[in-house]
Order: sequence, then structure tokens, then C-alpha cells
Amino acid sequence: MNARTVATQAIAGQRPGTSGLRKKVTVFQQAPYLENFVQSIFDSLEGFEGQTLVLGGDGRFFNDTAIQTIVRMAAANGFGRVLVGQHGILSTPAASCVIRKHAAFGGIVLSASHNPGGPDGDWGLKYNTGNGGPAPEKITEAIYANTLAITRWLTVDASDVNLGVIGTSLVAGMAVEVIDSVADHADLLATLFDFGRIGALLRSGTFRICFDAMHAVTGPTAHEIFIKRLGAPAASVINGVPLPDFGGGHPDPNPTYAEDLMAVMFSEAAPDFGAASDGDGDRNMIVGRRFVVTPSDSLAVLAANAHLVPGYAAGLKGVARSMPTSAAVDRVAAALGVPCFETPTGWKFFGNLLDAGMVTLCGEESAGTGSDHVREKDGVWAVLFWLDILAARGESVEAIVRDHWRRFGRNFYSRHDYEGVDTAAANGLMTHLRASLAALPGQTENGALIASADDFAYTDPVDASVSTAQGIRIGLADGSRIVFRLSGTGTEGATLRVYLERYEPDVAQHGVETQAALAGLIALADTLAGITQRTGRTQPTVVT
Ligand code: VG1
Ligand code: CO
Repeated sequence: MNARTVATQAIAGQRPGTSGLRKKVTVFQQAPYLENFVQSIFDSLEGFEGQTLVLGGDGRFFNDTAIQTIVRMAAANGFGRVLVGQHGILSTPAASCVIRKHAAFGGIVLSASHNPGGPDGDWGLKYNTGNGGPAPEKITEAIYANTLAITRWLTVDASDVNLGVIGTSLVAGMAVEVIDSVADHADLLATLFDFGRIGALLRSGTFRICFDAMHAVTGPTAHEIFIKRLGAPAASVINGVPLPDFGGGHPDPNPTYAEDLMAVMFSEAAPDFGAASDGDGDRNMIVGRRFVVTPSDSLAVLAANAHLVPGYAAGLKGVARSMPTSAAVDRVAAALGVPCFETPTGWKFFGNLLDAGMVTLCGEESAGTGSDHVREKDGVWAVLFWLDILAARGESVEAIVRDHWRRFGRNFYSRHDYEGVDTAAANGLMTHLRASLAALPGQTENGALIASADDFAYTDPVDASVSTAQGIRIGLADGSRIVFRLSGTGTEGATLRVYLERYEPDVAQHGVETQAALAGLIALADTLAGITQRTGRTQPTVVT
């Protein structure tokens, strides 16, 4: 192998966010933007000589070009083998699964997840470690430091690998294995759920599903599992072919962007169960007939019903949720007598808890749920979990959720996103909030007594690492909460996220419309943060 050294200069702004580095495609296309970042990843790692790297992504525009670049750089840097998904496709949970199953040193996932793709869209990549999970902050910060000090990157002169054909070839002496994109992941999922019971339900003719792959990475997974292995009718999967621009859509599974699924599930002839997943297949949206399940409720329902599912019948070791996620799952954990951990936003914070065997299920309000089967959130896993519960209980999605509320009470919950806000205005809003924290407890605003106010800091219970400034929390005397944070995944201006939560034990109140139930908190959020005054926005861009 003859590595070639290419001189380069540091590029500002390559700090990984909540989930890797995300920028416009046009930014990554300007060499050496990608090369600098990938070399900075390799330079932050030790001991990968001769080891395996897993490589794949969500099929978005520019992935094919980037894969060839990264393969050559991996060879030049001394990796012994690269496993690439066929056509460059590996969903985020599949990549996690492949890293673990094949004992790889780590992996690179090419995706900007739920952000739109195409020549004018977004692109991104993240590094996952040998446990299959996103690199912890210690590594992402080391990568960032390297991007500021970089002087060269390494490559080899070799022709492109044919990503269309499964098999092994050599790139400057390094083995490149093109592998089936879904087989390992599908095999793993088959060990967790009762495929016999789910298959019987899907073939019964009396129970119909609609899975919307949003022209993103879960199309092939959904075909393999729902149609091929479980025998559901072919029409059960819509938008199932991955497209480089996701068909012009926004592959974010929520009621605003999953329009096709919402139209089906709210129609007269709606199927019994609907679901969608995002660009890279780690998020999930669950919909019953004319009934949307919030991600926070979904996590709580999965935890409360896990004993019905073979892979989890032995019981949960514990659960974890990101701080802004509703406390619905906390009530389930208390009833089960297992610990519940509250982490900062981003799946990288669950890794230590999962590795240490302290938790079995994890979830985020942003439509991410997963378990210790991999080290990422897993969209199709969540769908199978729901289907297994539905098969076991024989009730509708809505009936199961309403029964859950009856038992545990309802955590009314909503997230308001203000996208593309002026960065200075968003930073000013957060600075103002931070400055007001000390004085807020004990004050009454809009008739609500504020009990607590802080900026969330997290000490990892396994390695004691500390993460500060993870979101402003305002707690009211009645137990309600408002959380403010700025997104770490956007690529344009700033995105302000406002998370609103109110607990309602009274069953008679559970039918109230969510935004109406939270109206007082929504007004209070504006009073406290000055959203309208500072951002000029009177309405959020997206309400979930
Ligand atoms: C968002 C979500 C967060 C999620 C992250 C990555 O981050 O809020 O819960 O882990 O996206 O998800 P932020 O910083 O924009 O709020 V994905 O599906 O983009 O890998
Ligand atoms: Co995602």
C-alpha cells in the first residue's frame, strides 16, 4: 500500500453537534472539507491498524462520492478491512448492529438523518465506536481539536469500488466487503420479537398496516421484514424506494412532514396501524387509526408492555430518557421498581448506561426509541415492538394508549420548534434566560408559581464525565415543566426548541386536545423567554 500525503489547512466550524457533523451538501462537496474531517476522525483514534471499519449511510445525495473517498482514506490510514452496505446503504441501527456483530473497530455513518437531502440539501457524517454507538463527547471533542490542527490527509490511488455487487475486492491491499444492507439487522430483530405471532396478525386479512419509509433508508428493511419475512401485503409499505433527495420530502416522521402517512391513517378506510421512519432509520412515528401516539407516550407504553415481548420478557434492568422527554416513562419505571435515568439530548449519552447493563430501554421525545440490542435508536425495532404488543393484546393502538393513561395518568406533552431563527437572536434569548434563572424560583408569572429553574448539567454515572449547559428547565409548583434548548443538528441559522409538559391524573380530562391542555404553559414560555419579541415569530414552525 502506497499512501499519498496531501497537504491541507484547518477549516473552521467542524465541531460535531448532537449527532455528528452536519452541513449543506455544497459545503461538504468543496474539497478538502470531507477529507479534513475524516482524517481528523482517524487521527483521534488509536489501535485500528489492520482492523475493520463499517461504512454506509441513508442513500442521500453525495453518499456514493463520499464512500469512495473514505474507502481510499481508510486504506491509506491502515485499516485492514472495510464493510460497506450494498449501494452504500446502511441504516443507523443496521450500522450499529454490523459493528457489533463483526467486532469492527468502529464505523462511519453518512447521514443528516431527518434533514432534507439532494444537491441543495443537507449532508452529514458521524463516527461510531466499537460498541456500535455514537462517539462520546470525549472523542467528538478530540476530533474537533484535530480539525483545528490538521496539516495533511492520507489517501491511496485506487479506482472506485463497485458498491452494487455483494462481494470482496481489494483497495491498495485493504479488503472491501460489500455486504447485504439489511440481513444482519433483520436477523437480530427476529431474535427479539415473536415473528410467528406478528406474521399471523399481518396475514390475517383483518389487520392492516401502513409503513411509510419516506423514500429513505428503511424501505429495504421494511420490504425484507414486513413483506418478505412476515408476509404482509406489498401495499403495506409506501415510499419504500430510497431516493437521493427523499423524493423532495423532509424525511422527518412527525405529523407535519409525514403527510402521506397522515392522509392514509386519517382517511375513512384507515388501516389499523401506521408508522414512519426517518432518513437514516433510527426514528419512528406510531399512529393508530386517526390517533397519533406521542414519542414520549410510546416509550412509556413499550416499557409497560415489555413483559409481553420475548426479547424483554425477563424484565427491564432500567430505562433512560433524554431530559426534555416527558416523564411518562418515569411513572412506569417506578411501578416496575427499576431505575430511570435522565440524560442530555442525543443518543451518545445512553451508550455508557447500555454498556454497563444499567438500562434496557431508552428513548427521546424526538421519536427515537431503542434498546440494548444495538447502541442506536431503531425505527423498525420500535414498529415491531408495537406490532408484537398489538398481537399479544388484541386491542387497538388508541385503546392501549388510553388504558395506559388511565393506569398512570397522562403527561400532556408538546414540542414547539422555531426553525431558521436568526442566530444572534436565539443566542440572546438563551443568554437572557440563563441570566434570569437564579431569580425565578418563588416568583409567580402568568398566575403560575415557579418552583425551580436551572440549566441542565449531567454527570455520567458510569465514567463521571460532566456535560453542562444542556437546556434550561423551568419547573412549576404543580409539576409542569418548560424546557428551552437550541438544536445541535440544524444547518441554517438556529432552531429554538421549546418543550412543554403537564401531568393530568384525572381521566375525565384525558380527552382534551393537547395544545389546549398546554395553552397556559405556551403563553408562559413566551412571557419568560420573550420568544415573539426576540425572534419576531408569533407561531412555531413545527409542532409535535
Ligand atoms: C435532535 C433531537 C435529538 C436527537 C437528534 C439526532 O437533536 O432533538 O433528540 O437525538 O436530533 O436525531 P437537536 O440537537 O436538533 O435537538 V437523528 O434522527 O437526527 O440521528
Ligand atoms: Co435519524
